[in-house]
Amino acid sequence: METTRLTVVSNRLAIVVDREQDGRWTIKPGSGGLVTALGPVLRDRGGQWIGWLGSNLQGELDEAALRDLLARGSRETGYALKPVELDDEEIQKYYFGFSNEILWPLFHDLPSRCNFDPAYWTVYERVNAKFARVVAQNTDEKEDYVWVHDYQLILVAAHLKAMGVRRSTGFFLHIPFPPLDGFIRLPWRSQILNALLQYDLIGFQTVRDRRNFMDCVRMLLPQTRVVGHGHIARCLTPEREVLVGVFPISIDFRQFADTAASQEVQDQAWIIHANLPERQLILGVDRLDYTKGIPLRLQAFANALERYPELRGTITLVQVVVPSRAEVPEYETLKREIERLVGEINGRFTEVGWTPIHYIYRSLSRVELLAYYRTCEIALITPLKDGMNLVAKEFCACSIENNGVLILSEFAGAAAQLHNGALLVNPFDIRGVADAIHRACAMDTVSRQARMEKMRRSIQKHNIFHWVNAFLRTGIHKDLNQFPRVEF
Ligand code: ADQ
Repeated sequence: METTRLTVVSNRLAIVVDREQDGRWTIKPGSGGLVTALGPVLRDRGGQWIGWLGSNLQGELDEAALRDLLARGSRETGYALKPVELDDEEIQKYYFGFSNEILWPLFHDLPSRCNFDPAYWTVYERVNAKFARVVAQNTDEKEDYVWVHDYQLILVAAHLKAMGVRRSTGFFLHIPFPPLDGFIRLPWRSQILNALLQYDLIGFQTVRDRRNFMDCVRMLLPQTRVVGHGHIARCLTPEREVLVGVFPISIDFRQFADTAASQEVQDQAWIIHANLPERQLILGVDRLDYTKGIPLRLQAFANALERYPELRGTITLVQVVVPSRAEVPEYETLKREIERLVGEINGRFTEVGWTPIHYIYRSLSRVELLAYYRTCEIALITPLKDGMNLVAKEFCACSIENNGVLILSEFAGAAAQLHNGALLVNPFDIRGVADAIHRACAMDTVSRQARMEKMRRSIQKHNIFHWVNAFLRTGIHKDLNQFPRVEF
């Protein structure tokens, strides 16, 4: 059993490919938490990662060059990399279309943003079948455990079955699962639910997501029985039993805490502090996305300045927005809306020597990001809905003096775990968020430390390695008692 090989399948391959000035291609492992956590497991057990290489490489490399690049990547990461190639229509309709114009908004409770174009479904099915073929070709029934990630690839297990290929499979949904009222609008609701039930184990971020899923199964698939609660529940379809668990994703706590304490980060933090002296800094860090609630957050910040004039000149909001999905017109509109609000608020409140909002629109280096986590005393994380939100956990891990205050949306998955220490807010309640900002600024050191210590202890214990182990022990070893019931 211990020798079971792991095959990870995700939309994107876990590598970053760049072209140097001299035209040479370089390849590096991706820097995200998933890569950090799964890399060692893939190397130890032997394993591979299957995914799309990304559109920037499309058509840039001939077959031999691609083979060479992937061989180099496999040597550097310590596990095999197997690409799935997508043509332009597939990228448009599977990725930008079905994944990002239907599943993403619907699963984040924003159905009015959905574009239910039937052509998207056909291509979504086709691409999932393509992924399933690559999985089938590169795995073996006895040796491999296939772990599929996220909403872009819900149909992979169903396609494997349709091809007559038997594999042990698990699926983890990184984004929320919507309540029945939202899910029921999906024209392909039965296909999506039935496809999820083709996996042997389905993992959700929170108890709420799993409850929503179970409600949908009860209502839409009356022949399937839902039993149990606790860490692992079960769906009993007429043909099979499916395990359904709650596995809140996390971060490599130690690595964040250690790097935050490094000289390099401290030097950078000092530079930030020196340029914004005598102020409490409030940090917002988000990918450019309408689910992250950035415009409402800016309005809440302005409301705090308006209703609590004593805050003027004493606090600065550092809002970092990481460019994302730039090809989609809606994201461009959101960017303009954010920039308009920043301009308006700064225009209204700026005084000599003080600008209320520092707005940064670019990707930060790791050192810069961690320096902001360390320098800012308050994090303002107010997504309208979020599967987990790793930024909240990263901020806490980097608050090595325990003096940070986390203001967190109750609709982020992370709230289920961090409610004991964070100031929870409803991101739609502008005055409520403004009050939380005021409260955070006034909070004394003893309260700050007590709250932050609780959150740090919890994240340290339930770190990313705990997450990987919990999922694989349940999926591969069917070890259902190994992990205590998830209380949060
Ligand atoms: P995301 O929506 O991308 O992830 P999040 O969980 O916050 O959201 O992760 C963002 C990541 O990007 C963090 O690890 C952060 O360090 C990094 N990052 C942020 N700002 C950056 C910057 N300026 N430069 C470089 N890197 C930056 C999806 C779901 C989430 C879920 C995760 C993991 O939407 O809800 O938590 O997957 O399951």
